[in-house]
Amino acid sequence: MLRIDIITIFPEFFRDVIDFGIVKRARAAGIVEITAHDLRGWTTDKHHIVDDRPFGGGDGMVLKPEPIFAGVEALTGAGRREDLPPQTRVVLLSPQGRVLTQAVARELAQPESQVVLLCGRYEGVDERVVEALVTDEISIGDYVLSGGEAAALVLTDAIVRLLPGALGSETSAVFESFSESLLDCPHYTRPPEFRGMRVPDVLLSGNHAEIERWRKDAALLKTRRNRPDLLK
Ligand code: 9D3
Repeated sequence: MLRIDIITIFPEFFRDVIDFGIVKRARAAGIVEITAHDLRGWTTDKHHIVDDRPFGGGDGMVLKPEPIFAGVEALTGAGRREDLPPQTRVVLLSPQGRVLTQAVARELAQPESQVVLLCGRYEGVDERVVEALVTDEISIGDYVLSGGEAAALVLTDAIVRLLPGALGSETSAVFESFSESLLDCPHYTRPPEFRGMRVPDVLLSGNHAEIERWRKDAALLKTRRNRPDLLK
């Protein structure tokens, strides 16, 4: 079983979302265990303070190192990267990370392992967390989020659906490699005409060779229009 432990100042952000669809099924099947932990639970001061002002000045606040180190130590048994068990990854979701791809998700989707997700907030996280604790610093793309929580949900979903047994029969290595090289072709279902819009005749023809050709063509056209970078 893969264990995903999420460290966040907003644990409630996760509690409902992980209870739907593929992730819910995978949890019920014992394929993955997902727990959201409140970072404040590892503070030792009366007011449960998790952030402080940046050295050197500037706007915003920075997440303090102490509760993060304490949390990772409590969850993994190790307070620094060198001491982590071999199958344990500590992932910081941050705008400064390498960008999440299907290959990164596949790296993290190991059945007998532990992934700790650290969700940054405010201006960021004390860099000593990155220097001494984090094994992977990951961004989900070039746009600005309010914090790491939404990114942690994206990463969790991408990982869980790759675990053996999490999906039905629709998964296969062939399908996945295709999905990374070209966008999917358009899909249609009934009715054959809706508000004057017709489903392409070829899809109703029953000619499977022609349908295959149409789908390859349509996928190529869509990729050229929406993701020309995939064709280079
Ligand atoms: C002023 C510089 N900004 C850094 C690029 C400030 C800043 C923006 C957003 C600091 C923190 C954040 C919060 N974002 C995340 O924690 C985050 C994130 C993201 O914003 N985009 C894509 N992936 C991720 S993963 C975590």
